[in-house]
Amino acid sequence: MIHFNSKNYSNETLVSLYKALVFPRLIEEKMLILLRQGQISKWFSGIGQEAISVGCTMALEPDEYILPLHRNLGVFTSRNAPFTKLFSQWQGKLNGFSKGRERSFHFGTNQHHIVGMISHLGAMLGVADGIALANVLQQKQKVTVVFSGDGGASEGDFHEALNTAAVWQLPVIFLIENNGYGLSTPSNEQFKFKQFIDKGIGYGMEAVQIDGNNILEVYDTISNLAASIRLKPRPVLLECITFRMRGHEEASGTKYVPQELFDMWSKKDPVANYEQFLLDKNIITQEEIATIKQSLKKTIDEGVADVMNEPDITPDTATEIADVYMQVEPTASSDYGHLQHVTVKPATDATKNMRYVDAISDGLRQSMEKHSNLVLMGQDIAEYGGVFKITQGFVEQFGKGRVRNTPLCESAILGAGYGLSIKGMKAMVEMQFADFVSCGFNQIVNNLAKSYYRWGQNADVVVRMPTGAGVGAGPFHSQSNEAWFFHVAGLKIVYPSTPSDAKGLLTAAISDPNPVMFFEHKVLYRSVELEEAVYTDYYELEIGKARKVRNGSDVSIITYGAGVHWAVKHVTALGIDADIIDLRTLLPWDKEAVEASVKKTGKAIVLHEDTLTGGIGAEIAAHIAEHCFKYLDAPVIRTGSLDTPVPFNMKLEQNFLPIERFKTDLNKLLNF
Ligand SMILES: Cc1ncc(C[n+]2csc(CCOP(=O)(O)OP(=O)(O)O)c2C)c(N)n1
Repeated sequence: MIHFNSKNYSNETLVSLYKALVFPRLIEEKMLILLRQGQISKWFSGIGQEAISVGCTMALEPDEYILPLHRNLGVFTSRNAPFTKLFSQWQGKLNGFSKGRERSFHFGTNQHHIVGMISHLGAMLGVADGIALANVLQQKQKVTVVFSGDGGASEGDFHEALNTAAVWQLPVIFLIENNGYGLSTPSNEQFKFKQFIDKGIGYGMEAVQIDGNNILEVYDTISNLAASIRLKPRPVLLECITFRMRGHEEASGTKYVPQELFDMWSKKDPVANYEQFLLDKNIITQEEIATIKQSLKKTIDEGVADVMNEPDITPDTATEIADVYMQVEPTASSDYGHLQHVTVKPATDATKNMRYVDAISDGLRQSMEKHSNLVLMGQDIAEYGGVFKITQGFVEQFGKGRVRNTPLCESAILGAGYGLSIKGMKAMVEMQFADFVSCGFNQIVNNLAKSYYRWGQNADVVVRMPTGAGVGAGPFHSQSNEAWFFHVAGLKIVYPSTPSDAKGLLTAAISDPNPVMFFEHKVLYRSVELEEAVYTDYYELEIGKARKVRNGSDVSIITYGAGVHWAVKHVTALGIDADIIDLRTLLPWDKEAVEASVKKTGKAIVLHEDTLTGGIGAEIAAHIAEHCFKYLDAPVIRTGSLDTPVPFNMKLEQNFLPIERFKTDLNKLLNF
């Protein structure tokens, strides 16, 4: 039995809560019928847990973001997402929220201030941090609520997101629906602590536990918490005790749940109990209840009928491909001074000698000046200036709000970058070393990369990646990992080799509304050999265009990063008549430039520092073989590092790198 305390809420409020509560229940009942009839394919039920979704949503202001999960239909209905559009979404129809590209609740709608889940549990918790951070930076007194199940809370993302929110005092309610099971796994096989609120002290945040089946308790608690958090931003952990009355999804059954639990919790049904309370208190009559249900059922039945009549999607490949990236009006590019493919020219011809590291810092600083909505996040990047000192002096110029030291939470911070873009901001996340991106991999490949295609929300995030070997730093500070991302639709990959390119491509990457992985070679950072005159004013280069480093006719050397300098040095020393192409952008890469060069020389070698197998050279070599076959006078050669981890000993490392092998391979190719 549930004890309801209506406090001084008006009858109107109490009845509106009832209407909102019963709606998702009626929808679910209909879905279960349709499932049995074979008219829908799958259903994740939230029956028994509706009071949490509904009470929470009704307690918030309509423009406060909610990040729900697969059992939170009540969030969508309480935000008035039209039932017909929801049902279209579930049926994979074009009129759904994601044009048939995503399943059930995996979509967002900024119109309703809802950011739905991806399948990976825990992944949205850091995103909530970013939305909340945007609210703080934009001085908006708003709360963000993100849901987690008790099972999902075992993910590392949970820890990172709560920790970051606590350190930054972000206005987020981390709402845990503790329903005792994660799929079939009971709590005692999921965690050892007694209750989630015990974690509050560990994170340095308030923690509150409530009866999740009591809509008034949920509504009242969240209303009060939200009011207080709006005035004094801080995170709160809210544990809602509840029970899942059906299987994880309908096909998976409930055999593992003891019957006593069902018997006990069915007495605590959130809808039936609240209905009885309203009847007992004469706040509503049986007739009124019948009228409410009848009207909601009509909406449901009509919606179902409409969607069943909607035609199935006719795929159009061009549309699908076009929606992988947010399109920007193309700006014509032209050469300017020593720069190739300039889209935004520098205002004056003033130059200054800069090393690669200086040029990156300069481009980043000018981007901060240009985009007032750009936020930098990374470990030790504030007062300390970053381990490579790229952001030295930035805190003084831009303040700690926009130049943020982060805890060691790569995943939560990358998620926060995505959250900032949902609120119209831009983020640059610095990996301390490119190697550490593995700890945030999921955010990049599943959240940032797929968001625009899934629901039209771009992820305006640049991830800076200090990369590469040659400094005796061993296997975990030296990797070339650009190929990890090369296969992921939705990302762009930029990898400059000179100071001028580094500045112009970093500014372009930050201007670009899509997620960009920006690789910076650590050996190049402070190389004096590379120092050159760089335009001091702001300029941008075109992403996706290679640079012709050298014109020649005997062989095409296609390379990027440190490879460019190895190639130039070698062919200069030996007087080889080579065409050298610096790809500069790896995704999308400049097919036209490569094809034109190979058609001219008839011989091609692809050189990269990354290990050979599955490297980017494999794709380029395959492309050349496929598209330039009749122009080739020899097989396409790939030269890369050994297929081993990067060794620490400098001699082993030099043996690992392809510098010497390249010389042999090139010689063989020239003599073929
Ligand atoms: C990262 C990740 N691992 C595994 C899964 C598969 N999976 C889907 S739901 C689920 C159980 C989730 O339990 P809980 O978070 O308690 O939520 P509930 O289903 O009980 O509402 C699992 C293991 C997943 N979606 N994401």
